[in-house]
Amino acid sequence: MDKKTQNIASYCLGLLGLGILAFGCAEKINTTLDHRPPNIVIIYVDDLGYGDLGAYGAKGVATPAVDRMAANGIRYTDAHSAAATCTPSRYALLTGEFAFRRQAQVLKGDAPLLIEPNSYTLPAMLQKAGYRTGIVGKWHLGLGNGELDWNTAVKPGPLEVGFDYSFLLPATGDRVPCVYLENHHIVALDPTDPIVVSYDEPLRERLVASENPDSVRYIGDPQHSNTTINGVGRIGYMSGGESALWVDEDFPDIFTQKAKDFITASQNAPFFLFFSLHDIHVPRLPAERFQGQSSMGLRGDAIAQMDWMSGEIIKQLEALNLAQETLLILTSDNGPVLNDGYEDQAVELLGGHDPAGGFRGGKYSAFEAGTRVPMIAYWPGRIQAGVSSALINQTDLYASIAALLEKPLAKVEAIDSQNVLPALLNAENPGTEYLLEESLTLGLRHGDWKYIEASNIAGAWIASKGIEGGLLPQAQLYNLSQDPREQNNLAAQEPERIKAMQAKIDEIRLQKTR
Ligand code: NG6
Ligand code: CA
Repeated sequence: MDKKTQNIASYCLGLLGLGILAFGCAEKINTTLDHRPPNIVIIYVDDLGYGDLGAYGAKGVATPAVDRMAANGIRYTDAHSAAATCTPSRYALLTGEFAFRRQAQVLKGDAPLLIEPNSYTLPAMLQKAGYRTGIVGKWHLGLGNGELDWNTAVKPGPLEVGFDYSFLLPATGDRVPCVYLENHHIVALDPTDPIVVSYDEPLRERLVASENPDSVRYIGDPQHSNTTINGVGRIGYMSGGESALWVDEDFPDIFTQKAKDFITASQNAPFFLFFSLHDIHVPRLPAERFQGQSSMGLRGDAIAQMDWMSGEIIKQLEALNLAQETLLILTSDNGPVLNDGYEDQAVELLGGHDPAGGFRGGKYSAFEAGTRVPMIAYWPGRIQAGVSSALINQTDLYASIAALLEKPLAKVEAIDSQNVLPALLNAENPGTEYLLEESLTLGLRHGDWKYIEASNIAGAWIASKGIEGGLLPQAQLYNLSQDPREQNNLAAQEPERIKAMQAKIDEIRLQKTR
């Protein structure tokens, strides 16, 4: 090649290079300008068991809206709530840190905020990434600093840990205070009728269920027989706040409307909605139009109500043309329970329905049904339909969502959260190698192996609910591929495996948190 030809050749190569560069830039500009980060919606159902949805084999109730999500998204068969009860699960989901590190257990309705204000949280991470963040529904992570006056600004709470908007059921449906909290204030509170909440001293301004059995619609256990509100005994005492009291049957309409309003108001920014349902927790008091929709009485009717609420969120996303811009995850905070304090005939009317979907245990339990819950990821146009057996802990959502946004995490941020984004986007991809199962003790999954630490907790109260707690003074080891119902304890035959799995739990325990 002579010099002139060489020059022409390098000129052409240069042009080609520029072209590639220009094309590359155009591509880059397209992805950043045309595609805003996806909205994230988590529908967090309360106490929904692995077998409680049509898509997971439910018999006594139809769940068409959620089943459609499952049929068009990824349905997970080995996804787990972070713990077998509510407060610890929510703590881990929102912080990416296991709740045992804070010794977090189910909180009273007047407990202080469990998450440190201004610490790393999933909503705060999303807020920093430009998201508008909102929570609608059950909170149960504590409020205030310990000396809470419900009649003034109630804080710190969700707004101090990363949410821009909150509309809350402060603790649980069966705990006082039975009022809505919007941002920092009780909704519709009359200042001349201040609220007082007590979990120690009986307040008798309202009837106390244990002293007035005729004041309740159905019998509660002694813990659920303090203040009678809307014909149901609650845990804890509450006086005042008459104008602010909720009516349980209004929950579906009020919470769904607030969630839809949040989506509408946020449609121009990427948004994160944590839609945290009261259903199907006790007391189960579905709106009249859902009563009788299942063959299982109130518990099944509450599932039908939950299905309607979930479907309304999808409809709203579709109406605003946002379904393809939104990653929606539906899951539950712990496994199923039938009688959780009220005689609402959940046991008697069960029929052939199996809330735990074939697994052993339930809510509170160290056995699989304690944390193995339904989980569906739905993102039309982005996620292909499939069934995934990936091991996923809800604690992993934090790091996975950060990965989706390509946001690196700080060293001390979401320390227990593992990136399972590939498994969220494609049913063929694996999840984690190990998975911690938190209940009153700790368990560990390694593939199909399941180890439960020895525990000296008696757990008789779990048994009183008809649930096997899985707590034994000696170690338990099961091979779920051959023994999904955890019947044959192989601990004695597998000392090396037990040692290795215990060592892994110890390593997780000792992990540096700050
Ligand atoms: C328990 C309650 C139970 C339920 C649970 C919390 C008693 C005897 N039982 O302490 O009814 O409220 O707490 O459920 O009080 S959770 O889903 O929020 O974890
Ligand atoms: Ca729960």
